[in-house]
Amino acid sequence: MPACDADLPDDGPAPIEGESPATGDCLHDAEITGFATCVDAFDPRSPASFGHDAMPGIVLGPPRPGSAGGSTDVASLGCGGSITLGVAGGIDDRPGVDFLVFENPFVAGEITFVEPAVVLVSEDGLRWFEFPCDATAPDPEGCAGVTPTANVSGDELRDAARAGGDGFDLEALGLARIEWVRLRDRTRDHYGDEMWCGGAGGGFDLDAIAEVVEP
Ligand SMILES: [Ca+2]
Ligand SMILES: [Ca+2]
Repeated sequence: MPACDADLPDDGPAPIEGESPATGDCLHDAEITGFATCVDAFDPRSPASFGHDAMPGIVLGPPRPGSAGGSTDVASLGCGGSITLGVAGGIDDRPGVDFLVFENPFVAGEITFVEPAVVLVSEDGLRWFEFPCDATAPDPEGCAGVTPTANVSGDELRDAARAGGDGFDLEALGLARIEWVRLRDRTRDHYGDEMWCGGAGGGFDLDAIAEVVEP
């Protein structure tokens, strides 16, 4: 094991192999606090194009709760696409959920229409850790893109009990702090076909990432 791993907790999961490092070219938006502040890398998959002309701003700052159909303040990744975002100042492990990922799932009758993505995090941009996400499950717990955004505003959008979205607790990975979040679409795995991969809005649609604050 390389010496640089010496500061990792013994009982924590190992870094994921084969993840590309953050480029470090990310220019943080100084006007944003408490949400993703820059896009370090964007690797969508064709034919997804929704929101791309408004990148990076469309995925920075707070989410915009949508109506019944979910937010359109999103960028679509396409099936298998990924995006890497930075949070200026990083996110510390505090009691409970530390950050929220907002997609645009919506409820249609008795089902919630989801487009899941696996969530990876890194402090140094080199070693990446993955939150376990079973995208093939009917209710893909542990993935982003599962829980609708609540119709709240202001600081409530950073309140894990009120905002909706999918919450992630760094303690689950044995990490004290992160600066980078990477999302990789798993929509194809979830549905088992290409049904939701086509079109401009194919795959996971990122709205925002919020650092949780205690109310
Ligand atoms: Ca925590
Ligand atoms: Ca989509």
